[in-house]
Amino acid sequence: MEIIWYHPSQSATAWIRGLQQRLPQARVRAWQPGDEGPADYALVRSPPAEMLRGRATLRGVFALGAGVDEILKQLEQHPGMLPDSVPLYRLEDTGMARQMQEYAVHSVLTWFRRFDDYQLQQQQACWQPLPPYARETFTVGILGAGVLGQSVAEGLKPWGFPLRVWSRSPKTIDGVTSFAGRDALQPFLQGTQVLINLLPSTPETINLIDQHFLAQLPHGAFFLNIARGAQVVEADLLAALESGQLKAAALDVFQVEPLPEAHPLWSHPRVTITPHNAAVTLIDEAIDYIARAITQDQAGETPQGRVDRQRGY
Ligand code: NDP
Ligand code: OXD
Repeated sequence: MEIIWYHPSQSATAWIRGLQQRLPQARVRAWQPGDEGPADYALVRSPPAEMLRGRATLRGVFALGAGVDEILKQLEQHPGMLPDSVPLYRLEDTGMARQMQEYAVHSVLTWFRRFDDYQLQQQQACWQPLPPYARETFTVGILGAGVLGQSVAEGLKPWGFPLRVWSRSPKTIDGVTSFAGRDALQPFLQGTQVLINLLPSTPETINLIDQHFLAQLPHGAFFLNIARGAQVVEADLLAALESGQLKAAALDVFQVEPLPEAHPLWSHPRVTITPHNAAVTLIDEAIDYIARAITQDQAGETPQGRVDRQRGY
């Protein structure tokens, strides 16, 4: 079995060693331009089109992340880059769910306990206890109820906030209210005090979070974006922060990354920023997952994590 691997910024060493250990029957190589040698599986992040073009005999392509928006965009820009018949898989969880829980719990508790306000007060040497928020109305609404959205809901449960999710299809999750489809978006947003975005970036969700969308939240709501920057109209986000419609935002992802130095979000006092690392791909977990999937595929079973290319996630 031949496996080719490509990542624009990571070293291949740990990946190849780990894959060889778990799949001793496989030959794994880092793909280089000009390599047209045989391949049964390709493991990729932002692959050059020529890596995959014409490889109709691939049994699967594994995206080395949870989101597949980038590779799907590449496929659209380079018709024929990957035949439709080749299954595309993505990483489900592989340690990212826990990282997302940490990020979300940290942000929600910071806002609920008003640590952001106290941090600003400290800059003025201001000793002023503030009225607390009521837990019963500090409703957390999660956009996306997939692997990561559901996990974040689980991670927030111990804190006792009302929890709700919005997805395409209805969900049954103990202790969490499910809202499904466009018609349910307005009631979902109207009752959401803290909005957490965990939607995949698809043609339906790009620029979804705009002025009209944010205006449906209660005044003074909070926003956490740990999914994709392309889903947010940043000028509208800034306007909502300026008007107080949003009290604060924690942002991990942006329309342009790295976030340009002169971007007004950098210096906004109510915004915290991280460099697109809310949840990173953990190599060992990812290798375990991919090795298991390849073993299942070889045995004629269906591996989990198959992407529906038409749907976009
Ligand atoms: P999943 O595919 O498991 O879940 C996606 C969820 O979004 C599903 O519940 C789906 O609904 C819902 N959804 C999709 N489209 C729509 C729509 N048009 N309207 C309403 N709901 C919709 O994805 P994951 O949870 O694994 O990951 C989510 C995203 O997180 C990734 O796509 C990626 O972009 C981002 N991410 C960001 C990282 C970071 O570091 N910033 C790291 C890892 C991931 P349904 O269940 O009905 O299909
Ligand atoms: C991912 C990411 O989608 O790193 O995995 O953003």
